[in-house]
Amino acid sequence: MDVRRRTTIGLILGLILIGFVTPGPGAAAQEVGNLLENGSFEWDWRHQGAAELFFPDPWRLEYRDGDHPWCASPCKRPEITINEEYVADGAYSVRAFAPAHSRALFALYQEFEAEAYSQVTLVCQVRTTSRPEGGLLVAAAIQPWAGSFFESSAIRGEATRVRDEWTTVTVTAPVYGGGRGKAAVVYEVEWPSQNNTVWIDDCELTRAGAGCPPCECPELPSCPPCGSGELDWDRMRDVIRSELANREPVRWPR
Ligand SMILES: [Ca+2]
Repeated sequence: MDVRRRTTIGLILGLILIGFVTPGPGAAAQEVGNLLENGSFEWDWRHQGAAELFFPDPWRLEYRDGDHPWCASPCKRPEITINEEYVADGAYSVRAFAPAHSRALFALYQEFEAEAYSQVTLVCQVRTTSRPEGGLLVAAAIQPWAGSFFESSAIRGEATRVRDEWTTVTVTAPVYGGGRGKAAVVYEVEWPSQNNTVWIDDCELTRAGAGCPPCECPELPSCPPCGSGELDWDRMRDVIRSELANREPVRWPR
């Protein structure tokens, strides 16, 4: 091989190598890894069934009110709207607040798909205020089953209380139920107060670990035995739910 040909091959290999190791534009690289759609609340804003519920697709809302015992104070539906004053990323954030003199418990969430049994990490930026100071908690949460966030199987990360600055909330959790889960920012007002407000922005959900085959559950000591290769979903669900129910902090007010 002559020198010129070797040089040409070397240049081509070098360019390929540079192509592999040089990161692309920051925004594009982040989008590839984010399992959420519209995680920064930048588009598809619309009223979601009521004038005081204005937030973007594909985010959804779950909340408690009415006859639930915890809501004797009572609980009221949150009010949610677009915000441009406090923004952690892009041009918009979500502003959600509890009506005065009421408790509140809600989850702003969206469904996602991930590899079944894999671990995912949700990270969101939140900013909160409460005047006069109330018992306000905000946390990231994962529901591994795509069920309700008020089931004990929901996994909630460490909660932050009132912080008048952008604060990171995060949680890492497994995904069961055929690889469909829900990711949320949850907001809880423990006792009736005023001006309990949270701003939410820049949510990212990423894959954090490899999938666990159905017959291997290293973190679950009572994992059901494998039969003839068929997964007993009912038994698996019962075992995992009982395990998750005993973890802290996963308990919701009752
Ligand atoms: Ca944003």
